[in-house]
Amino acid sequence: MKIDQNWRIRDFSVGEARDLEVALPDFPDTTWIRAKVPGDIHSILKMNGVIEDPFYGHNDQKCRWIEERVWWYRTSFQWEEELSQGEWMELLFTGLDLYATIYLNGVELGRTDNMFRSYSFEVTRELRKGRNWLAVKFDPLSLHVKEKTKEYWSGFSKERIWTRKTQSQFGWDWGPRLINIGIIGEVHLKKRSYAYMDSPYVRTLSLTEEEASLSIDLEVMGRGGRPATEEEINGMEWEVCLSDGERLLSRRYPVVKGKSSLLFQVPHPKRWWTHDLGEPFLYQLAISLYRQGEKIDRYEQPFGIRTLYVEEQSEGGESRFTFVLNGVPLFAKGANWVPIDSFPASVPDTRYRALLRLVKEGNMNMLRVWGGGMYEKDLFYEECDRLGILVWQDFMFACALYPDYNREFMETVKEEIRENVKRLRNRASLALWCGNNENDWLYEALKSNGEITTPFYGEKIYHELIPALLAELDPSRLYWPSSPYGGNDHNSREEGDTHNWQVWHGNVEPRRFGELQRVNYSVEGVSFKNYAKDSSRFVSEFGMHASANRFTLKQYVPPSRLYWGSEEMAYRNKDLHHEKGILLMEGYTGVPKDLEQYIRFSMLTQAEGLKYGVEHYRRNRPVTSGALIWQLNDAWPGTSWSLIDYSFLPKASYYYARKFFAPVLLSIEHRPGQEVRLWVVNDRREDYEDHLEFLLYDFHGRWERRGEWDVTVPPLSAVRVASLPEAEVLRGFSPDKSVMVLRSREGRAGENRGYFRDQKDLELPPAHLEVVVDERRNEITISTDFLARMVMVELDGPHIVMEDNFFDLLPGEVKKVKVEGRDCPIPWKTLSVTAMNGRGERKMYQEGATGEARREKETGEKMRRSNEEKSLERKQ
Ligand code: BMA
Repeated sequence: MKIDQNWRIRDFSVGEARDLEVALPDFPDTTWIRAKVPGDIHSILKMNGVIEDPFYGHNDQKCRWIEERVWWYRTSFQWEEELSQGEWMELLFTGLDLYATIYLNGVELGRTDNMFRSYSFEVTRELRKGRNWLAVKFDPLSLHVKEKTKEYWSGFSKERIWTRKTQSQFGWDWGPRLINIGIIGEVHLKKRSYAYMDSPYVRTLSLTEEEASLSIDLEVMGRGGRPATEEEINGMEWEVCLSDGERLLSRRYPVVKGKSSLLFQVPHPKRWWTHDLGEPFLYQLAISLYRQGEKIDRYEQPFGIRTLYVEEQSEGGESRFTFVLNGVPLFAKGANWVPIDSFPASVPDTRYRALLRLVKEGNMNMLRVWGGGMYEKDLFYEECDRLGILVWQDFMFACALYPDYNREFMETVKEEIRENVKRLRNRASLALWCGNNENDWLYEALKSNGEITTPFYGEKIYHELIPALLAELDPSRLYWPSSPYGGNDHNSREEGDTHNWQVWHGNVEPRRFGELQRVNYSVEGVSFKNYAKDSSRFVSEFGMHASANRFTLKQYVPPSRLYWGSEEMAYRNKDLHHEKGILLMEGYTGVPKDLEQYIRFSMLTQAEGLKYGVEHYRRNRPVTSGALIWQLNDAWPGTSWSLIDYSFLPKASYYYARKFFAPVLLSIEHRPGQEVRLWVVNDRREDYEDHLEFLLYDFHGRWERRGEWDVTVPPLSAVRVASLPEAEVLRGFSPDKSVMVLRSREGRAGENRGYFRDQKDLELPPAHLEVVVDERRNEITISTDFLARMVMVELDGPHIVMEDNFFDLLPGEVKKVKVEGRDCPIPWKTLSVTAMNGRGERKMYQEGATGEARREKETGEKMRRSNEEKSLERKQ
C-alpha cells in the first residue's frame, strides 16, 4: 500500500513545538498546507502560493528561511488487514531529505541521515486496526552540522561534506544554493510473509550466438532483515522466468541455502546493444520465491543480455580506456548528467523521459551520472536500458575532502553504497562504477599548490570501502576510483580518463604530480583550439558556457534586467572569473556588445568549440575512446556549460552534437596555413562504403569541386581519406570568404563544413532569407541568396524541438525543417528566423490551420539585428 494521500506540512521554529505532541494522532493539522508526496517543501510552498518561483530573479535568496525551519509532515491512513501466521508489516521510506524523525501513532520509529538510502521499520505492533497517524519531522541541517569541523578543503560550501545529500544543492558553479527538504521518495506499507528475497543479482557470464549463461545470486531474508535460517527455507523454491515477448523460459530450483547462486541458460540469446550499434533488446525477467507452493515474494525487471568491460591496454601494450560491448570496442559519445532540477523529487516522470529522448536523438550513447548530484531514480536507469544508453555511475562525492575518520559517517556511507549497488547492478545500461568526482586529482593538485595541508580525507571511501563492497556485491563491472584518474598526474592524458579544463578554465596541461597547477587566463589559454593537443584515452569532462535561449531568459529574468552586462545576467552565471567566457568568445566570434550578440556568440562558440573537440577526439580513435561533454542539462535556468537549457530548448551545441556524434562522421581537419585533412570516422559495426566529394563555396555562390573519392572504411575506425595543401584547396578563393564542404554523394552520411578562419575574421555578405511556413505539416522551408551563418529558428515556447537549428545555409540552398512542440502547440505567431549575417527575412505562410493564407512583408532592417550584423554589412 502506497501512502501518498492526505499529507500536510507545517513549519515551526527550532524548539517551538514539543515533538511528541505534534506526533500525536489528535494534534490539530487541518489548517496545515496540503502536500505532495513524493515531493519537496519548496515545490509544495510554491504550489500553494507561499513562495514565489525560486528561479525567477533573485527569489532563490528570498527562500533561504525555509532551510532554517523545522518542517513537519503528517497524514493518516486506514489499515484493516488481518495478519496470518508468519506475516508482518513494514513501513518503507524510499527517500527522506534529510534529518528526519519518523513517528507512527505517536511512537518514534527512528531517525535518518542519508537521502541516498531507504529506511524501513517493522510496525506490526504499532499499527492499529482502522485509522493510523504517520508524522515525519525534518530538522534544519544547521542543527546537525553546526558543531562539525569545517576547516578543510570543500569546494563551494564547507558544511555539505557532512550531509549525505545532493552536494550541488549547496550551490555549485552552475546552480544556486537551494537546500531541498522533505519526503522525496515513496512511502509504502508492506506486508511480508515468512521470508523475502534480498535484491537478486543477475549478470551475463558468457555469451555466444548459441547460448548465454546467466548467473543469478539470491538471498533469502527472514523477519528483522537477517539471513533466513535453514528451518525457514525448508521447502522453499525459486522460480526464474525470462520472456522475450514470444518465448518464455522458466525453471524452478529448490532453495538449499539462504544464499544461492543459480545458473540459467538462454539459447539463441538476443543481445542488448547501445542504440547506435544495434537494438537495446530487453527480456522481461521475473524471479519468484515460493513457500510450500505459495508465492511469497517476486522481483521483476527488464533485463538486457550483454557483456561489457573496459579495455585498459591494447594488444600492443598501449594504454587504453575503451568500453567493449558484446566484443565491440565502442567510442563513448555523450555528456554529463546533473540533477534534472534543483527540486528533482517534484519533477514528473515525463520530464525525465523527454530529456533522455533528447539524449538518444542527440546520438549520444553514454551519460555520466556526476558525483555531485544523486544516484538517479529507477526511472532514469529504466529509460537508459530501454533507449540503449550506457551509464557511467559516480558515487556521490565531489570536489571535497570527506570525513572518513568519523564512524557514523562511514556507517551511513556504507549502507548507501550497499543499497545503491544492489539497486542498480542488474541494469544493462550500467557500465562502470566510479568512486568520486575530481577528489583525487584536486587533492593532489591543491596540496602541491600549498592550498591543502591535511591528509586526503575520503581516501578510505574510494580506495578501501567501495572496492571491498563492490568485490562482494558487483564484481562484474570496472571500479574506477575517481574521475579523472590514472597516470601522472591523475588527469594524465597518457592513462585512464581525463577532464579537459584547459579549455574554459584555462588550466595549464599536462602537469605532473607535485608540480604547481597553473592557469592561463588569456585568449590562447582558454581557447578551444587546445583540444587539438589532447590525446586522452577517454575524456569524461570538457565543455564551455553558452547562453540559455531567449525564451528561457525571458521566463526568469525580470524584463528591466534583461540586458547584457546586467547584474541579473551575471547572477545567472555561478562560475568564478567571468572573463573566461569573454576570452573564449574574443578568440572566436569577438566580444559581444549586447544580449543579442551574447546569445549568438556564446552559442556559436560553444557549438563550434565542442565540434572542434569532439571531431578531434573521434579522429583519434582507437587511442581516444570516449568524449563526454560537460554538461548535458541544467537544474535551473542559468548560464552554464549545458547543451540543453532548463526549458528543454536545445542550444546550438545540441544540434551540432547530433551531427558531430553521428555514427558515421565526415570530418575536415584544418588549422590556418596548414594542410586540409579529410577524414571518415566509422563507429558502426559494418564497413562504410561511399563516394565522397569535397567542394569549395564562396559566400556568394561560386563553387568548385576539389576532389572525389571512393571510400571503404572498416568498422570501428577513423581513416584519413586525403591531405591537401591549403593553397591547392583555396586556388582562387579567399580564405575569409569561403567554406569547405565534405559530403557523401548519395547522402549516406551527414554533410560537414569547415571555415578557413574564425568567425570574427570571416567576411560574410548580408544574406536575405526566404521562409515559407507550413503550419499544417509543422514545417518551415528556408532559403538564402548568400551564405547564411547560424540560421536561428526561434519560437516562444518551452521544449520545442526542431529537425535542425542553428545551421548554415549555402548560397541558393533550400532547407526544410520539421518543428515539434513536445509540451505545447507550436506558437507559430512568435516565429522568428534570423541569420548571423541576415539583412532581413521574408516570411510566407502557406495555408495554415486557420485556413488563411498570410504573407508577411519584408521585415527589412529588423529591430533585433545586432550591431555586429550591421558592421559586417558595412564592410561589404
Ligand atoms: C567539473 C565538474 C563540476 C563542475 C564543472 C565545471 O569540475 O566535475 O564540478 O561543475 O567541472 O566547472
